[in-house]
Amino acid sequence: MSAIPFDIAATDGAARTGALVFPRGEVRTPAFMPVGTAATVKAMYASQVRETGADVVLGNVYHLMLRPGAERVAELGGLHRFMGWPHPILTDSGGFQVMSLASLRKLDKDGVTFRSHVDGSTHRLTPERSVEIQRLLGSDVTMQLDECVRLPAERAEVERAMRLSIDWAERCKVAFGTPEGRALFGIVQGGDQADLRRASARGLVDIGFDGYAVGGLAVGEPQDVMLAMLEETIPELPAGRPRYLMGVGSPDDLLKSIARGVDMFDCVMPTRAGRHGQVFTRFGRLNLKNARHADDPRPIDEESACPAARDYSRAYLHHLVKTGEILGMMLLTWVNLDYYQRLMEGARAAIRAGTFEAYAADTTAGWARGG
Ligand code: PRF
Repeated sequence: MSAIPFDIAATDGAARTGALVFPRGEVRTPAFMPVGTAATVKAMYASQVRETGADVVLGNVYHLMLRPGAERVAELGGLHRFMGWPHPILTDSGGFQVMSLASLRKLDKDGVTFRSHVDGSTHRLTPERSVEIQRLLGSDVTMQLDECVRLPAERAEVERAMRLSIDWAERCKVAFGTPEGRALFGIVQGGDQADLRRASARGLVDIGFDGYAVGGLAVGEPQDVMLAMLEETIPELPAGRPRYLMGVGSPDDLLKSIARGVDMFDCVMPTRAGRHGQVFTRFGRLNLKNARHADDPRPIDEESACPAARDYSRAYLHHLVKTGEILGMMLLTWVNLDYYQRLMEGARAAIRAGTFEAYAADTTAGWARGG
């Protein structure tokens, strides 16, 4: 039995809408979780992240163990209080970030030793230590420690990492115990190999988790491969438990994954793009760096309820981006997080109405029309 109820209110084809019910509040699904790597969703106030409609944000074991340190955060009352976000927080387990950011990584069956990208100091993560750090942070959703292999990769390498991840999943489950009101998610690996994906999912389901993430995707493979792997994986997962596609993606990736039964997403795309002058809108992407915006008095989207999209001219935003002003990053991040949350809100309503396919088609047609 899971500590965290997942109420599915409606389904439409493989798509579902519902809510994960945590003591700190509900997470409405399909959910997009803004990334707050270092105890901040970059360039946004926590209150503002909430106002866009986010129910949950992400934190990272890797970054927080290095700075400011998990024991320090615990001493200060936990990550929610530390960053002023009283709603649910999901923390990633660290393995993925070690592989992409740390130097001199040395992986063994027991865990991974690495040098900090900040100051070169040596650290070690094991499944047990990752779970302990997430407990110290006060995470509402703890992720198992896993190993993600970048694609393309040799099948033998993908299989080794997948089997290691199942072994670590088991150790994380033991280390996690049965704390009240907190969830532990397993992570499916298996690269672009359909049979390894199915074996990974079955192995995790045998252990038993509150939710199941699909990892090891959006790591270099084309979108059709990612979608094919989702189609292999999702039927193996229990219908009554949430499914989380890690590190994905573009608005198009989100719609196509929701159609295949994914409930939760996180990605740096809206926040990172915003800091680089790019916005997502209902009529597609705009790059505010582009000189064509320099004399344009129109807002990004006069019909948007988001002040950043409605109340500032494209000419002003272009100026802010070109001069590297902090406000430019703040406003464009806000535009993007608002857009992603409106996309999820629309998806939830459409699934309830039984019109998700039309919603996805209309939304996609809007991106092509331009504005
Ligand atoms: N594992 C973990 N975090 C992740 C991934 C993964 O495979 C990915 C892959 N897209 C993003 N973040 N633990």
